[in-house]
Amino acid sequence: MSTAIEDIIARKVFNSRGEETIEVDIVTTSSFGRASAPAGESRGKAEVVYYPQGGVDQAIKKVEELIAPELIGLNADFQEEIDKRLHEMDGTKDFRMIGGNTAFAISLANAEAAANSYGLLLFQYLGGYIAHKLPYPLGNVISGGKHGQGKTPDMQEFLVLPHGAESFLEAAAANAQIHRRIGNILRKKDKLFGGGRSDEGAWIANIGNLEALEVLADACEEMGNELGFECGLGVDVAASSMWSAKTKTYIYKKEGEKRDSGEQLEFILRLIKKYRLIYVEDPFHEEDYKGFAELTKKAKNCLICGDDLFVTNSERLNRGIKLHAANAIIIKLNQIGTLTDAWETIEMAKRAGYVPVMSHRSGDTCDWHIAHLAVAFRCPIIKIGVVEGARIAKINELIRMEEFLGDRAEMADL
Ligand code: 2PG
Ligand code: MG
Repeated sequence: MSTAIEDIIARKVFNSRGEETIEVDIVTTSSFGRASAPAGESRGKAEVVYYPQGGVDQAIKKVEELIAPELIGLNADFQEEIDKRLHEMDGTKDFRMIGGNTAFAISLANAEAAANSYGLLLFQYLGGYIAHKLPYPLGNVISGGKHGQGKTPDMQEFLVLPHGAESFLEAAAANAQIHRRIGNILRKKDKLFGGGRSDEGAWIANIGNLEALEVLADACEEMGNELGFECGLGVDVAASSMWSAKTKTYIYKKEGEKRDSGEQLEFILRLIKKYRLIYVEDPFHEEDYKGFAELTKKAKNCLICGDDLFVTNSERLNRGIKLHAANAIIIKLNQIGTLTDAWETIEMAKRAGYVPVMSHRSGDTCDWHIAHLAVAFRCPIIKIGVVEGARIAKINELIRMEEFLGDRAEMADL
């Protein structure tokens, strides 16, 4: 069947923070695809540039005047060719001419249009018959750092991973119950707690890092006992936001502490041991490959994950692999721009034994594509919030996919 691209339409829409973002429709001779781009608040320095100068308006203009004329007539099946052309039209290393979010929306809308032209769901089209394993949802339940405000913990995210669940639905339900339980604990603990939530739907409370971990540990243990399976704990330290290059220390404002690299290593190791953390993201700032390597060597049974460190970039990952820095990698498509780029990074990660973790952004849309990408590219974990519309869009899509797969559905191997 012919799936030639007939039209590309770009428009301005909004993400969950109310920021302007780009949405793209791709119409082919036999189908249609649509995707909208998310945005990070705590961004890695090496991420691609989201928009050309002039913002979303300018990006739309580029689609109309430059990109659409170039891509119309091409076969939507040729994803790699389309992604290659996006790079060529841009001509820079970081998509600053057309915008990484522009590339993202076109790349994904195209993949969806191609899938639809075969009457396939996106994960079937991209992953084939072997794509039948559902990822475990890594859910953000307490916010801090750049996602919190003022008196919240220094670390950015306190996460739960219900790795003992037997189905995605069961796992998502566990996360929702833990989120609710934590809300109740916080209400009792702090009379001033007003039930505030961050962009990702996690609780915002006036507590310290260790207190947040205690609350999380209590809720996970109680819930685990009730449900009869284990829920593990994790954190996204987002250490680049705490790092002071001037004093060469990590500044813990809430605790009134400063830690140099060695002290940071000891501190994180203590947390891993005390709270039996199974997941630690960005424990060191984004250029400290050495710190990541040391922690990876010393931490037992814990995923050490690079987000700002790798920014879904295969060159940066390759450097990490050589140095044995981390054993897991966050995959955010809009850190790198296109589906092909992200796919290459995921394949490299898997070859090196790194766990790829598909992830949302703090400012996201109700776009559910990453749910399909996690299954298609066999990522055993998907990092999404637990509540809030843009997160629920992805969670509910995974529930539908699990139902669609029926007897063939399995949880991923972790
Ligand atoms: C992160 C993300 C998502 P942001 O640091 O992992 O939780 O945040 O999208 O703001 O970069
Ligand atoms: Mg992160």
